[in-house]
Amino acid sequence: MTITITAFERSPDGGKGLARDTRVRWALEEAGLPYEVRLVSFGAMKEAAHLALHPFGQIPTYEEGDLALFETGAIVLHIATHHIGLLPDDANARARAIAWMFAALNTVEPPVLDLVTVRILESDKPWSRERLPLVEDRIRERLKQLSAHLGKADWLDGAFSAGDLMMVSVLLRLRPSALLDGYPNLVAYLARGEARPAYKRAFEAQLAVNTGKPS
Ligand code: GTB
Repeated sequence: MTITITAFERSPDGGKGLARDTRVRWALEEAGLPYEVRLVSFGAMKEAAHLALHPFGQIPTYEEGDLALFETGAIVLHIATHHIGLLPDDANARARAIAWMFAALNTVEPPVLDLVTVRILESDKPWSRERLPLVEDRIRERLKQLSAHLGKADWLDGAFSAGDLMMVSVLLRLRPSALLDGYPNLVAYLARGEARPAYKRAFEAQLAVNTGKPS
C-alpha cells in the first residue's frame, strides 16, 4: 500500500531539516519503506481538504490505505510498531523505547519550542529579553539530566530506537544556539543520529524539495 506524507511546499528553514516531516521521513527510511510526499502551501494547510486529514491545519500527515494520521509522535509510533527497525522485540525494552519517544516530545521539546517562541515569534515584545534566560535555564536543566542519563552510551536505552530518533530530532533544533556546547556527549549523540544512512536519506529528500535540487 502506498504511503503518502505531507510536507511544506517551502519550509521556513529553507531545508535545514527542522520541520517535522523530517522525523517521519527518517522513520520511514529506517523501516525501509518507500513513500510519496504531497507538498502543501501554508494556504492549502488551512483548507478543508487538508483539515480533513489534520484538524489543526499542520504538516506532517500520513496516509496509508484507509488510515489517515496526524501528529508526528503517533505517525512514528505507528511506523515503529508495524515494521522492524525502530523498536526492540523485548516487551519491556519496547515500552522503555516508547517512553523515550514521549520524553522527547513531552519533557524535552516544550522548553526547546519556548526558545524558538521567545527568540523569533516574540522577539519584538518588551519582556522577551527578560524571558530568554529563564527559558535557556529550563533547557540547560533538561540537557544536564539527559546528558547524565546518556553518559558514555551510544543511545538512550540499548540499541538505536524510535526514542532516539525523536530525541535527536528534538535536540537538532538547538543547533543554532550555543546551548549544547556544554554537553559533548549530547553533541556526539546528535552526530551519531545524523550519521545514520536513513537520516541522511531523509535529510537529503527534504533538502531537495526546499532547494529544487534532486536528491
Ligand atoms: N504536534 C504536531 C506534530 O508533532 O506533528 C506539530 C506539527 C507542527 O508544528 N507542524 C508545523 C506546521 O505545520 C510544521 S513543523 N506549522 C504550520 C502551521 O501551524 O500553520 C514545525 C516547524 C516549522 C518550521 C520550522 N523551521 O522553519 O525551522 C521548524 C519546525
